[in-house]
Amino acid sequence: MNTNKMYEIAKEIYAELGVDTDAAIAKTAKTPVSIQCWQGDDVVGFENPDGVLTGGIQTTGNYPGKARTIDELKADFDFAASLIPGKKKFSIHAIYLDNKGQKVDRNEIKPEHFETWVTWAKEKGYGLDFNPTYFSHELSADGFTLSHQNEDIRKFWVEHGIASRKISEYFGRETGMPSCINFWVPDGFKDTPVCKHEYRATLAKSYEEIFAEKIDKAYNLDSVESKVFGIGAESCTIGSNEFYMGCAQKHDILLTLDTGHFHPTEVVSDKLSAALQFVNGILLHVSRPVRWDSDHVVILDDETKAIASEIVRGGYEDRVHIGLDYFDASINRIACWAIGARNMQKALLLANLEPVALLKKFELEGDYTSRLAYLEELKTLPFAAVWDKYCEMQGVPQREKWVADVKKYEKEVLSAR
Ligand code: RNT
Ligand code: ZN
Repeated sequence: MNTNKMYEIAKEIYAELGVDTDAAIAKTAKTPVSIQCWQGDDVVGFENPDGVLTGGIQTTGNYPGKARTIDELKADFDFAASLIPGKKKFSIHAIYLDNKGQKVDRNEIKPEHFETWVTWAKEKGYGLDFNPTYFSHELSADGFTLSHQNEDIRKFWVEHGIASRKISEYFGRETGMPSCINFWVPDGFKDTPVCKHEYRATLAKSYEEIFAEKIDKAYNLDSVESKVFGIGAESCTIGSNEFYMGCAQKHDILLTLDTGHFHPTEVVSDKLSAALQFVNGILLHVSRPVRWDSDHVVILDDETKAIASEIVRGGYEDRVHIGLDYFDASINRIACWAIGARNMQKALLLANLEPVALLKKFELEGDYTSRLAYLEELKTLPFAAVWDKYCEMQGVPQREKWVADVKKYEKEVLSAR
């Protein structure tokens, strides 16, 4: 198949609209996308080999071949990364520490427990992000962590947050690009609570303590993630959207918007330009909600495309940090990484191929007819030829060709596990 021939034709067609396809490719290639470690092993981690996922989130499926060790997870991700174009970060949860077989509790984690991850990331050229783990632990078993009304338990989790920020700072110093640290706690009630004030005040106090120490933003960017409900916490989530919008403003940190954490007709794409009037930055958890689940593999749906367009149209490339958050155990896990991350890349490339100035001109002149007509016609431009070219330039497989590579890896590597 002649990629160049197709690309040259596509380039001409886009140029008629004033769009430079070479520039769109170059811009897409340098926008980092952070890929979640937890897709590789169903959010189990290496803290405890028998770890059970709690916190109102769940993976379903038992597809064979999941990563059981740090080396397997690294190898699987390296392989996935060879299928995904663009600049990549790897987002690591605290339970993925390298404790060398010793018990290290959550409040005792240190940079040294993540040194092997850093060495690997530097060698491969990945950026890193961090996540304290506020679930899958005996002290979160009753559903509360930073809002816990037992002071000893609350303190334990505050210490975990403080220890985690030091690891994120270490990631940033070592990799030369800031590490985003995402605070998500599962705290919530199955049934209607009476003490909402007390729990939310306690959560607010815990963040005062966790964020008390200033850390250079060149290395560490704090972020806080809201949610509407979780399994077993259907009636009230302590860390709701309003809670964290205020928290992010107060502490001058990022707000995490997870696309699966809102009511079904609310969309994150519409929230970016609103929240960014008042918070400095956003960390995205791009996911796909399906009924009760907020964590299906990202597809190239309207919302994913709209998010990418909003980033480009708003000029938010430096303020919106793109991360993925989903976990599917029912199909090949490496394919999940490839499908979701390739789709995020497609959405970004599509957004970078929009004739934004022209569309804005139509709108500002009140020509909504042309706005709608162009937005619809843009959908059938030869995007595929530009995407193929981008993949070729990045040295990753074009179109569906990567699927055969995954099947081969499955046969040669995963089936031996
Ligand atoms: C849970 C949050 C959170 C987690 C990860 C594993 O609802 O989305 O981001 O998915 O920390
Ligand atoms: Zn999330």
